[in-house]
Amino acid sequence: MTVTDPTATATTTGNPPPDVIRSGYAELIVTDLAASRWFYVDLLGLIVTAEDDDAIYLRAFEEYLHHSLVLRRGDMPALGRLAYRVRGQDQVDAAERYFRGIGVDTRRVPAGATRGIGEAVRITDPLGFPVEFFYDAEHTERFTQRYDLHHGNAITRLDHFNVMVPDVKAAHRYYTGLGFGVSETIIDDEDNVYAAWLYRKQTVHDVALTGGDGPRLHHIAFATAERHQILHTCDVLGALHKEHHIERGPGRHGVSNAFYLYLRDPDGHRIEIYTTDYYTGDPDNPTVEWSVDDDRRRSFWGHAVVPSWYTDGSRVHDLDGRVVPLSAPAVREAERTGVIVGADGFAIATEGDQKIPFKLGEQV
Ligand code: 4SX
Ligand code: FE2
Repeated sequence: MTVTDPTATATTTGNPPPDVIRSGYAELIVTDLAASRWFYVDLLGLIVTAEDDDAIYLRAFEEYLHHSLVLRRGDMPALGRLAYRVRGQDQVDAAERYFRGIGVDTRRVPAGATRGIGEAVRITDPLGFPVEFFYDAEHTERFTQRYDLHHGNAITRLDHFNVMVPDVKAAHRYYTGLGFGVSETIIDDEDNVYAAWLYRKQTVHDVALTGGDGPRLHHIAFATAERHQILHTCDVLGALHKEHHIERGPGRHGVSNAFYLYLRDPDGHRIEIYTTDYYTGDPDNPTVEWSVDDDRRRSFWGHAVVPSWYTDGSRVHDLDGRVVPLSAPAVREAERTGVIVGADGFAIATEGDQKIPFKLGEQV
């Protein structure tokens, strides 16, 4: 059994990492705010805290901060930013010191740079993602018991981010250095790490790492209270003949044990609805290691994962709104030649119009 201490930090500079509480909010660049509003507000049931011509600020029923998702209008779909909440305004300063200490450029943004959010620090993290650390945020009403307002998928809160990176081991090192605990991994006998789940709050994860061409956003996950709400959303999509928004599931994850559904929003951003994973808050919470050969790891019922789930992801912006180039030329070369490397060491060979998934190193 591997034991992970979530407070263990790899500080080489003497500056401790900031005390991150949890994944806080994400900003998605979307091309059609009205289409996105249908998806996130009407279908999923997020609440609009504020909106203007350029953006919609959304929160879930249990959340009292201004937003957990910003939809910002842009020309191309992309991830605008991932934001982690830290334990106090002094920890925003701590983030600045820590990242400068490890050679990462930092940018301080004034209160209001994002509507509803206080003074914060932004970085392009060593994995290539635009990330913000914030504490101060406007409070709004918490709608936990406003059952009269619950509708759609009755989303309760943001649960986690999932990012695609070419080197999962390096990303794992970066996040454990930032003080994240490791709840679960997918590995093989040769010491390869295909995916990892890391947490600060007392659940399975705040961020997960998916192997693939990066930096790309794999998905953003929202929690709902009960699995019947997930099933209801599938029924609603079928009734509206909008079933094409369903990409994978519903099902039971092996990793995390959560009940899940993956949807693609009108711009193709992947959203997971997720419920009932488990408590990880004790300091000796054991890391669960799944073999990449265990067919229950991603679907506890053994269903095959659809290829798009392994191969597709959203491109990310840098802090100035430019698309960050992909950092794995070998993988892109493989894509060009018809072999697409996805998560878990799986690949897809194209033969004419046919796409044949196979495991790397095996004959098609
Ligand atoms: O597909 S996995 O079962 O590995 C999985 C994917 C487990 C938990 C997640 O949140 C996820 O996105
Ligand atoms: Fe997830």
